[in-house]
Amino acid sequence: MSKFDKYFLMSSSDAVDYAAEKLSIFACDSELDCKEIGDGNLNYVFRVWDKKSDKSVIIKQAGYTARISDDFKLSPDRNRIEAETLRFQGDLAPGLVPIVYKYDDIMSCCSMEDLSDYTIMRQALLQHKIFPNFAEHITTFMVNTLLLTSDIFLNHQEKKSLVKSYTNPELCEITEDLVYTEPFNDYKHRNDVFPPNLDWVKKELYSDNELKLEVAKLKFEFLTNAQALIHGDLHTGSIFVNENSTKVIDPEFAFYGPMGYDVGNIIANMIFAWVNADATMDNEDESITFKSWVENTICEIIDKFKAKFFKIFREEAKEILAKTPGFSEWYLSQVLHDTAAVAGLELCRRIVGMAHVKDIISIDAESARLRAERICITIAKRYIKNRESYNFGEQFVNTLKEVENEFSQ
Ligand code: SR1
Ligand code: MG
Repeated sequence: MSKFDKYFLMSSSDAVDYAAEKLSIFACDSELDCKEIGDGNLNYVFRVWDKKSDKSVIIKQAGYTARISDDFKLSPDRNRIEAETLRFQGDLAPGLVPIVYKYDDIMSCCSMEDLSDYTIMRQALLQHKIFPNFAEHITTFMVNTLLLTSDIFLNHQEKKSLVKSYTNPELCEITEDLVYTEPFNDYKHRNDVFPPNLDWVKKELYSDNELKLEVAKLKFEFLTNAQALIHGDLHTGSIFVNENSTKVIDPEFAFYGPMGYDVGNIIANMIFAWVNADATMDNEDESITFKSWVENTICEIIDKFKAKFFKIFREEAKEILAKTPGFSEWYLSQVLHDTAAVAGLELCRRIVGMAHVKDIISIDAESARLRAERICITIAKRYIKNRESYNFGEQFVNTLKEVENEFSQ
């Protein structure tokens, strides 16, 4: 008999016992300590380490409700999806995700490589650090994990069985509500709008019927386009970085959805880093350097994504009709249009919805925060409404620069 034969939500001392009993990482005479380090909206994350050696592990456990609010009743099966996705993505994009040691379906927890020598990218960007290799790494991750799980590459029966195994209805519903629906009407009264911006948000988001029609079309795209196994929550808080390396974590929202959902999330979160720097950096030269790096990175992410996508498409496509001349160009252009639209949705929902980002809410000066929020939402509306005109990295950045100019006059 073990106390881990039946599910319960662990404390830090339970996590120590769990590591000692269930994981073959630590020696018998180790002196284990633990800290709960989770800062996400859903789960509990324990770091367990041995004071006598350099060994450590991360144990991530899912509860029956979300950490951010008991409103969300969730099956801990998301932990299985996360563990399986990390293993799958580790095969498709080696070195770009943490190693999973064990998934425990009774305790709904997953034990994995400790990345304490990395920093969460959002934190690093808030300190205005730059990562010259990020675009290279993240585009390899996205192209490999997306294209190689799609019907372009996989046998269609095999792909359908993956669609089944990665069906993730509860977490998809969170996205359907928080990303696609509530930012544009607040019908559940859960939005959390910065009060000085409320009237502007009501006019620009809740009252723009042309925008709402486009968002409705996009929501149905998210609901129905089982294109690839997407990460589903690929923001800068789901990425660990150091100077040389990048690791993508937290794929619990993974399911078969539109590829552009992942790419668009990355672009939006780079824009959050840009507006934070714009609002908070006093030294003009440093601000220009950081913002230029973000702009170049956005360009590179789109353009490297395209180049790698075409290369793998050319070399690996298995579906015979996908090899028809002109098809890969058409397919990728749809992904880029979705990318622009999803970047717009993410920009809106992090400003007005319940799940904010630090890049925005840490801006102390009221006028600077107002300006930052309005820049994001103005860019977002152009990305959503004009999504079919975005095909190159430069176009994404041009909209950012255009809107910056308009708000500087
Ligand atoms: C209730 S969960 C809120 C948000 O946190 C996650 O990281 C996802 O982004 C989700 O939308
Ligand atoms: Mg997460």
